[in-house]
Amino acid sequence: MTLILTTYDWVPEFPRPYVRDIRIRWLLEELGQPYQLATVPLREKTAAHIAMQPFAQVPFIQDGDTVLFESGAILLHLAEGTKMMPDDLRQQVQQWLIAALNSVEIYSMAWFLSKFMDKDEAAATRREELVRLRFQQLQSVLAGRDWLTGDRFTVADLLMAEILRLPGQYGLLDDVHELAAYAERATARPAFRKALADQMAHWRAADEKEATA
Ligand SMILES: N[C@@H](CCC(=O)N[C@@H](CS)C(=O)NCC(=O)O)C(=O)O
Repeated sequence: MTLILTTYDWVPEFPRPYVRDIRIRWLLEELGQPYQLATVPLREKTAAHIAMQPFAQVPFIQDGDTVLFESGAILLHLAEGTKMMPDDLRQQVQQWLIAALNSVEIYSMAWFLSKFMDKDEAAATRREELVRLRFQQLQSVLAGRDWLTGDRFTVADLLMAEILRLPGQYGLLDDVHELAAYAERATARPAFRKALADQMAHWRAADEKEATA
């Protein structure tokens, strides 16, 4: 049975390359696993949507009888038993995937919300310091190894690198060169390039549909 990945039917320009279905698309490309894309409306949060994702967000998946939301949980589910979560690294991969969400993204999101949503420069500056500290710490971990758990690229790197993209776009990786190189190594992978191209094509098709509606 084909896996179904659900994202929005359309989003404005700004968040397009960062909508979190990118994480799932990227992993599915790494695994060579085909999938079908489905959409929910951004502007109207339907009961059917909330039944699948209680916070009325995306992404969520249907994989046979399994319905899952939360990008991290979806990645863990899909990576299980694959090269993206090798058996001998399972605990380390899980640890780093949760660290990406709960010790890194939590700070970068707080900075992002202060700066771009609340437009509170004082709070954004304070939060940026915390993000930069995390990035220094992460860079130290990566000294002498290509990936978080050693020499194999895993789903934890996929998520960490994806989380680094947004602050990276605003220069927060500029003074952590090895961490920036790590993020670049990850996002130079053909699977990411394909996932991003497909995601952006989806938004372009959505624009065309809007224009002809
Ligand atoms: N923790 C959730 C966050 C999901 C999330 O923030 N989704 C965004 C798109 S990237 C969304 O649906 N935003 C619209 C909204 O919150 O109404 C996950 O990782 O899946």
